[in-house]
Amino acid sequence: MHPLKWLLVCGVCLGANPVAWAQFKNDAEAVKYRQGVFTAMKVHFGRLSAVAQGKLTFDAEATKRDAQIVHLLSSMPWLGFGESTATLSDKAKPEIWVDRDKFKQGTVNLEEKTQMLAQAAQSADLEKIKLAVGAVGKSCKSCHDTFRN
Ligand code: ASC
Repeated sequence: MHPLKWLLVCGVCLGANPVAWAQFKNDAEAVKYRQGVFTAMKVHFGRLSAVAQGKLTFDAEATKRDAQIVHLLSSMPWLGFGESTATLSDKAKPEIWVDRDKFKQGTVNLEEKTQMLAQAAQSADLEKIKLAVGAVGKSCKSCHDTFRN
């Protein structure tokens, strides 16, 4: 194979490796990214909370969509919590980078609970949805209590 082709192959391999990718332009962008994801999550989870509290009329299709969005978003912000961003936001407590395992556990818990919420929304059973919304809210709160100012 032409040596330049090898170079291309190596480049593709590096590109496919998420660790080798520098995802963000700089640390400030990583913070903006994760905060943007949390903002979107708050909007869509806020609608689900309102449905669960009877403040917003239950629309099964809109609820499915909101729950799917929340589930997808729940997998996203963690990429923006690189160690080099530790001092950039006064919302993020230093504990995030001290107690890495506990933080990681919290992210996994949220992703599990939002998956259950997405499943509950698929069932279109409002009582199931209410329970699942409660479980997600508890997961949000438990991390916020420990890791967010
Ligand atoms: C929300 C929201 C949060 C969580 C949390 C749940 O709607 O914006 O941060 O729920 O309050 O306890």
